This record gives sequence, C-alpha cells and structure tokens, in this order.
Amino acid sequence: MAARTIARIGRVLLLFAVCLGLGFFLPQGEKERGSTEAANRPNIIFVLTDDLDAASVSKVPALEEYMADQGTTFDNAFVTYPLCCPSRATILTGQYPHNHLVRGNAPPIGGYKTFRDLGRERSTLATWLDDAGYETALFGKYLNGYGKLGRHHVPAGWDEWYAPVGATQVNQNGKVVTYEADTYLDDALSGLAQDFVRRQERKDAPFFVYLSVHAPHAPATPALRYEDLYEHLRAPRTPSFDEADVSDKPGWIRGLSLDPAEEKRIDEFYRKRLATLAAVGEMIGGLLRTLEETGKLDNTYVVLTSDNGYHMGQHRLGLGKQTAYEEDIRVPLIIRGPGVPAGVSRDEMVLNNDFDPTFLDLAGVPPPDSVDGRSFASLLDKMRSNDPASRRTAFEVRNWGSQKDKTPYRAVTSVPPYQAVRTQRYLYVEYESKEHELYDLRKDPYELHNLYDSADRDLITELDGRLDELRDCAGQGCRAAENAPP
Ligand SMILES: [Ca+2]
Ligand SMILES: [Ca+2]
Repeated sequence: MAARTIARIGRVLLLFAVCLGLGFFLPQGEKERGSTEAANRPNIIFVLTDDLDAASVSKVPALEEYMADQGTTFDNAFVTYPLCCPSRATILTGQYPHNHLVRGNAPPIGGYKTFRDLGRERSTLATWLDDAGYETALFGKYLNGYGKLGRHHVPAGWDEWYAPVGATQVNQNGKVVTYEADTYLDDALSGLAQDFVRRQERKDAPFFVYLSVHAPHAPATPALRYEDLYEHLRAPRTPSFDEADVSDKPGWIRGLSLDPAEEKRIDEFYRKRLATLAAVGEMIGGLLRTLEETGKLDNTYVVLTSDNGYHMGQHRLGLGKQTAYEEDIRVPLIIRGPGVPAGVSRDEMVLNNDFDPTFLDLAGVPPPDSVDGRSFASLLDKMRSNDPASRRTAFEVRNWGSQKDKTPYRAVTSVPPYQAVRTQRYLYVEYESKEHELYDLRKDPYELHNLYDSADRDLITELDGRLDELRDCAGQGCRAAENAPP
C-alpha cells in the first residue's frame, strides 16, 4: 500500500517535472535551464569497439538484429587518425589530433600521459554532460597507458568509473577490484553496465554510458561459448587483398609481400575477431532488455562504433591500422533511438570529431568553441532538415609516426608519417618522404591505381589547397575548411 502511494506520488511529481521541462509553468527566460528539464532529455549509450573495421559488422547476426535492423547505418563514418589513443582523445574532446595533441599511443607524443599532462581531462565530453545534469559512467578501456599511471585515478566528469587497469583488474570508482583469473572482461563490463542502467530506473536525470569494449582488438580471445562460431570463414579477398601490382605505391608498400603463413595468420585472426563480437552483440541485447524493463528504451539512443578500422591483407599489408586507406579510416556507425529511422543507411560524411557536438545537441547544450566537429543529430531525425552535417565534403587524415604493436597479432609493418585529405571523391596523401598517393574512389574504390603522377595538375593544386586549410584548422575554421569551397 505504502509503496503504491509512493509510486503514485512519484508519477505525479514526474508529470509535474515533465510539464516544467516543456515550459508550461515558466516564463520565457527561465525555460533554457533547470534540472527539471533533465527528465525529458534522452539517455545515450555509446558502445565503442576497439579496431573494428566497417565491413565486419554484417558478419555478426546479433549486431544486425539489435542495431542495423533497428537503427540508421552511416555508410561514410570515418576517423581522422586511425589509431586507438589519438582517436579516443578525439572522442573525448571533439577535436582533430592536431588540436588535442595526443599524436600516438605512447609518450612522449601520445598515450594517456600526454592527455593528462596537457590538462585535457579537465574539459571533456564527460565534464560537459555532467555539467548539463547527466549521470555519466565509463565502462572499459579509457586511454592507452592509463592502467599503469592511473591505477586509482577517476577523471573529472565521471559519476561512475569502471576502467580495466590489468588483465583481470578493474578500477571501480577509485578502488582496484581483482576478478577471477578466468573472467571474460567484456562480460564483466557488460554486467556492470547493465547494473548501472538498472539503477537509473527511478532517477529523473538522463544518463550517458561510455561502454568501451576490448573486442575485437588483438589478441581477440573469444568468450568460451563462442570459440568455434566462425570455423570456416576466411578474411575477404577483396581486389586489393595481396594487391597484384604495387608499382604505383610508395616505397614502404612496394617492399611488402604476403606469404602463405601471413595469409593463414590473417584468416585465423579474422575468425577470432568476429567471434569476440558475438559477446558484444549479446551485451547490447542485454542492455536493450534492461532499458525496456526499466521503461527507458523509448528515450535512449544506442550508438555502435569503433576507434579505428583495420586492414587484413589489403595492399600487401598484413594486420594493422594507421594507414589512410579505406579499411583503416572507415569505421562502423549504427545508431538506434527515439525517432531514428530503422533499417536505413545514410551517406553523409560523419567523423569521430562529431560525437561530442552531437551528444551535446541531443542533451540540449551548445558545444564549447574548442570543438572541431559538428552535430549530426539532425540526420537522426527525419523531421529535422537543413542540416550542417551534410555540408562536409572533406576532412583531414593524419599519422604522426609508427607505433610498434606488441600483441600476439601485431602489425608487422610500420606506417610512415603522412598528412592526407579525404574528399567525397578522392584520397590524397602526402608523406614526410615527399612521396604522394592519389586515388579516385569513384572509379577505384579499392585504391589500386595511384594517379598522382598522371593526374591533372589543377586537381593536385586543389587538393593541396584543401589539405593546407585543414592541417592547422580549429573549431569553426575546421567546419568551414571541410565544407565545399564557395
Ligand atoms: Ca583501436
Ligand atoms: Ca596497384
């Protein structure tokens, strides 16, 4: 009886809060802010995979069922530096790496240490959403090198924090918890995230979950129950796989060859990667059920993406990332949520710079001037139009230097530093060695024919100009440089 009365009072209060949020009782000037408004704002669950290439998603039935069939797929989602730590720093700041200055996975140019030492933790997506009244929680990988340096550290803006600091150790809100040796960490994170979502049931504040799983990153150990799921699959033999003629390519590619042992390693790793994703699909299914049971499903966006793509045999490259080729810069991006059209795909260029302004837009707060990206929230809603997101026609891709990977399926090739511009039609790469690559993606989607030597010089001048505008851009200047030239 008492419980029912409390529930009724709760409902009346909620209705009151909703009315306040809609501005029924407030004079015009007071409608902008106020914690009661929070009741209407959507929850966001951001699922960040590690090293997932865009092409692999369709091989995982659960990801198709829970995400692609129920949401909108962005066919042209990219990252601006296809490497873990720089991309994650971009996701936390909304900036190009040339502005946040985390330019690698390890110090002195990158890693968690650089992010921390530059003071970046003071102003991130977490602090902005927290300031806007969101309940914020991180589950999973934070930034490379955090485990050693940040063992007990919880960065500003996070109300709850569950970040691995060892193989079976998790910093849980500042306290290191050691799990059983046979714990499958992505499952543990899944359980912690579900528990968090369940605890939001009676709260009016909206929540933001940053769920950063290990899958399908090397060593790509699948959960035991999914070990043999993809026994007979081989990595796709695209036309660029073990590229037949690399005489058009820069020196670092011309020296490569794929031997049968490497091809075997690629196929084995491909199967293991897909098998790790089965647990991610299961995790998303579990979260969706929890949202439904707690009445939050209709007001929650679920976003699935990756910090970078991955190449597996293309252009004679073995396993790895960090190149400007499509396999590395393209990432999966699928979003489901209130009003988001189901089972459709869109072709606007969307970047990892854009998550912050988009989530802030959904939360009803403007992004800081430091943000380089732009909101694509209008693309999630067929009722909104005239969106700035569709005006982007180019972006910068950049790699500052090679980082050796020490994992069992390590990259065998070092990718030399380059600056590049990817337009809707072309990829143009300028290496520190002064070698160049130019591909017409409309005619040559697999990037088999480097046109740099034969191309019209006016085209080269135009692409050089766009790269020049992008390489030092900041904030609104980036958005202007990315838009079609007037
Ligand atoms: Ca990664
Ligand atoms: Ca070729």
